[in-house]
Amino acid sequence: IYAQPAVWTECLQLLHTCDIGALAKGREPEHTEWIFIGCGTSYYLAQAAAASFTLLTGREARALPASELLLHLELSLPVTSGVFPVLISRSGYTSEILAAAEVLTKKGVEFLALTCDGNELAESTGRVLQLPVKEESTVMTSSFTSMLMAMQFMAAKLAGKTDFLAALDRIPAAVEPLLKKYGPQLELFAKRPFADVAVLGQGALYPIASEVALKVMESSSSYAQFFHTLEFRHGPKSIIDDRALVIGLIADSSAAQETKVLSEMKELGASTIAVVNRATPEAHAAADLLIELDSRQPALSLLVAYVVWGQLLGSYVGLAKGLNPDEPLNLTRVVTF
Ligand code: F1P
Repeated sequence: IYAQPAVWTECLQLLHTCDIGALAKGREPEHTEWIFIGCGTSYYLAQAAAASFTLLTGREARALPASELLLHLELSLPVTSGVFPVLISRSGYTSEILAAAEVLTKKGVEFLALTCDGNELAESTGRVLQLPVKEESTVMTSSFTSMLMAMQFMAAKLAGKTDFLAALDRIPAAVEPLLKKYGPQLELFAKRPFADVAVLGQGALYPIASEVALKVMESSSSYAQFFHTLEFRHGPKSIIDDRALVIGLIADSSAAQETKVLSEMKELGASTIAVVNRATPEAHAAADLLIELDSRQPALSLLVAYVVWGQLLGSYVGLAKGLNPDEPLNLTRVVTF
């Protein structure tokens, strides 16, 4: 997890040499609906990539778990012309992803494969983006952030957003000192026992909140849930007591409203962590642990900077429980059936 900035730098170097235009040829977002598809972490990545595409290209993009494509094709893909699926899989070997590739091929739908070590998936299409990420853990961390950056790079390149591309290049150097500063604080925080964990985020930070909750579940065998921040008042807050932890991933654009939710949960007894870009006095008061990114970068380029804390927290809670966070209970590196 701490090595991610170096991995991102290597991936960005590769992306700068990649012919992004060729990968998207004839399927440019202006006249094609991009649909990002994955399972587990790769599904949350698909959601974050779809949000990034919509915001950077101004064209609607969406995300699907691969299982929906397989079990409810007519609902998830009613029209097969004018769509461009992007199949995402670190391993490239997950059963649902390979089956989805087969379905698309049978229907004559061209697709892009995004993978790290997945030769099986890569062999199923002529359009492949393969990143140099070698990850030994069952749990996806640097593969998630690197593949997300790659999709943001692709969207920015296709949309001609050179400022955003430059911002991505600055991310590794921006996150490196933050990991050093806040990692030890999270390690200490993780020693507190929690019965329930809820992760909150809105907009493009909602898939990031989902992924943070999944990291906590996988790496520490604790149950964690995720919600749109303001939705948390509409029922889920009934779980809150002094054994609950609420993590707020707070966007600058809605900081006041989201901080208020976190502060209400603190008043109800929950422990709180806030990840913010610019800290306000309200955020300081609402958070037991405040992580401030303090960046002038475009908000969307900071998605990876919001997710690393959940990766660390999950690992540190797992270690505090005497578990091996790299090898979650009941989970295999690749889900096949
Ligand atoms: C997807 C996935 C991961 C999970 C575990 C098993 O993998 O479900 O989300 O953490 O590693 O596989 P992939 O299709 O991206 O290889």
